[in-house]
Amino acid sequence: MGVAKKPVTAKAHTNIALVKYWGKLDETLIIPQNASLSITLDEFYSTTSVLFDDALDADQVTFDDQRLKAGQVTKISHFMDHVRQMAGIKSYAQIVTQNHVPTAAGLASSASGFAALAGAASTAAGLQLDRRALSRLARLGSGSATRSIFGGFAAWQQGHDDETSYGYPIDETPDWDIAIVAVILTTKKKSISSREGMRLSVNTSPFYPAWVETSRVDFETVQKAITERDFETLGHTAEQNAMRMHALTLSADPSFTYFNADSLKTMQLVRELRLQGLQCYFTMDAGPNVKVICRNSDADQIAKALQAVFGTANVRVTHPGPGITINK
Ligand code: 2P0
Repeated sequence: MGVAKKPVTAKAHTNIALVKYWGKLDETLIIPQNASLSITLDEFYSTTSVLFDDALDADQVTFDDQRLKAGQVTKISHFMDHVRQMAGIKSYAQIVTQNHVPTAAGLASSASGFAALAGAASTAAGLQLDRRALSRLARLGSGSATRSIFGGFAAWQQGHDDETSYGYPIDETPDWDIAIVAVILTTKKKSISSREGMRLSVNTSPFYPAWVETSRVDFETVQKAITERDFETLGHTAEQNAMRMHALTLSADPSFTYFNADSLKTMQLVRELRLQGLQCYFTMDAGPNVKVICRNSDADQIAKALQAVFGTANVRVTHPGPGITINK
């Protein structure tokens, strides 16, 4: 096929884990300590275009209309080295990314970003990867990106090496009354990266082995709940799983947290809405923003209650979305 002469663009959506990935067995290959499971979201995504160009002497990255400096592209260039190696090429690339995700505040932009980059870069390099191979490649950029190759409910099977650790679809177009209300409490960059937070948790939390054990059970429970369309079990298990993940940060040495005061306030509001009879459950990732798993038919009511406290623009109703698309 050869290297593409025109830029190749890929679009990938972010995902919210119901059973979280939190900790690596292998930091270089990004092999996780446990399998994870997520919903890909329609409303938050990244588009990335890639063009390899023999005239370049380094990868050039434009991120949300801003040209990144040499020191800021290390992670991306390292990822591009994998693509170059796979394709047997040496040229650098022009990479342009637009993120339609509140970046680095716990709405995983690295998931959609590296999934889109994997799709665009591999295709631009002349590789024709199937979705499993694409997911494996995306994993080398960011673990959560393995799941963003797929739509709807997707999982990342743990595996034990590069070949066996990849994402796969569980139900790509779920016909289910489900929505995720995203409460954006800050768009500030987090102070402890997921990578560092995971490392601290694995190395210092005495609860880490219990996390691995319980997350395995949670995975089975959520998977079954999806098959059986058991919303309450899905929501309850996802909420428990998220809080257990955050317990690892609180029990690390030194301890840290991704919660802020508004995160706690949001979780309390969700508990109150639940007491009023609405089926809604919270989850949080490596940042203070809270996502509420709820019935789509209740989503507007729940969003209104949250908007009254946090402002209309900061509360967004989202839905299960599609997997990656690549345009040559
Ligand atoms: C997840 N998170 O399953 C978990 C839950 C955050 C909390 O995956 O080090 O950017 O690049 O593999 O994927 C965020 O971490 O980490 C993440 P790396 P990633 O969605």
